[in-house]
Amino acid sequence: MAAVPEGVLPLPYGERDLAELLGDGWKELLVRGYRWVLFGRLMDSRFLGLQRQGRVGFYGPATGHEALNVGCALLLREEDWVFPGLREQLLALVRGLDLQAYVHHLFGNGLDPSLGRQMPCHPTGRPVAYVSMASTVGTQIVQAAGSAYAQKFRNDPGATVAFFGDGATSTSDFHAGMNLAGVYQLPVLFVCANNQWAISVPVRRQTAVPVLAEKSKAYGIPGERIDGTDFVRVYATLRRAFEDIRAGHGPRMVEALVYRMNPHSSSDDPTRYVPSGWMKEAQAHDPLARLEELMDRLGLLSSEQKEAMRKEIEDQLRRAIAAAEVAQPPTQDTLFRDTLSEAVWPLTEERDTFDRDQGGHFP
Ligand SMILES: Cc1ncc(C[n+]2csc(CCOP(=O)(O)OP(=O)(O)O)c2C)c(N)n1
Ligand SMILES: [Mg+2]
Repeated sequence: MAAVPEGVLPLPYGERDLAELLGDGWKELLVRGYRWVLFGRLMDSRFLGLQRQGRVGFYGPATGHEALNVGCALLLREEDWVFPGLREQLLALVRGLDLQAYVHHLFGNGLDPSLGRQMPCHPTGRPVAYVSMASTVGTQIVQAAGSAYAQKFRNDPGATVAFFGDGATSTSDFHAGMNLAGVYQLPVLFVCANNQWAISVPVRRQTAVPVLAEKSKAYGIPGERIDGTDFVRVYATLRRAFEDIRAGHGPRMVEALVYRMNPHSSSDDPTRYVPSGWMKEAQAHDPLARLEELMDRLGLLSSEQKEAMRKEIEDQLRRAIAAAEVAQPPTQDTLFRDTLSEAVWPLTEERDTFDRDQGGHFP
């Protein structure tokens, strides 16, 4: 495996700090975290490549966000709900979303749980309480507050976590969701993944508040900004936030500063707007390289072990892609499934016409 690139900012922790920040079992936690961060990195590279080859239609990478997604995922309990923003697929996988189901979804084939109806890279994760991602910026913030409202008033033991980007903090849904959560002291964690861009708009051009976590104060919610490319800091901060939320102290907001290391999505060309020097700064904050530097310093994984891990992940991805590529597209009759709880006119008429003509009207 290649050495950690020069210029990467080291994570400033020794063994004693790690035991304190991550708790007992910190070594296993770091190894597990590292594996998933690497998984996310390899997954992005593979699927962006497949999109460029025309084999999947769309992909939204989360390169640079991996430590945040993995750190949060490792803290969730089964009863918690996740309302993702635009880049938390990895979090769903860490939580146990079946990789094969996710890859079927990326291909939109007949084995895709959403039967090819969703935009690719917008997975739904019912078995892991991961609500379907909506591309509409910010809508999940109010939905998450609603979910936490239900949890509180049903005395459910779980919490809700909402992810959103820096751009989403300028939406009215951010205001509505934060306000509701603050007023009712709901068990919700708001995680702002501030990757410093809303597609081509830099953060300073879309809000006058330099630190986005400050916005939480307006709603009576404690908020803090952290370095979201530091796996240890992410885990330690979110752990404390969840402890507070689970103890009934109301909502929390964490702004995690990250660097977007890839295009906004496969439909974007950042060379048209990203200033020179951005990638150099981003690479210094690369969460994978930073974690790897720490692991190397602590001697937690040998190069052979890291190489074996990489190979195992690549094989896993290769197998899932091969199976998804040979799966058939959704059959036409699936058009009428899962639309309404009870089929009513005009759906019934359309379905009957379809049955009568055996799909003859369909190309
Ligand atoms: C309501 C709404 N307005 C505009 C868009 C177009 N759009 C898609 S992503 C995006 C930027 C989102 O930026 P941010 O919230 O920072 O999330 P990031 O993509 O950086 O993770 C915009 C404006 C949209 N999908 N929905
Ligand atoms: Mg952003």
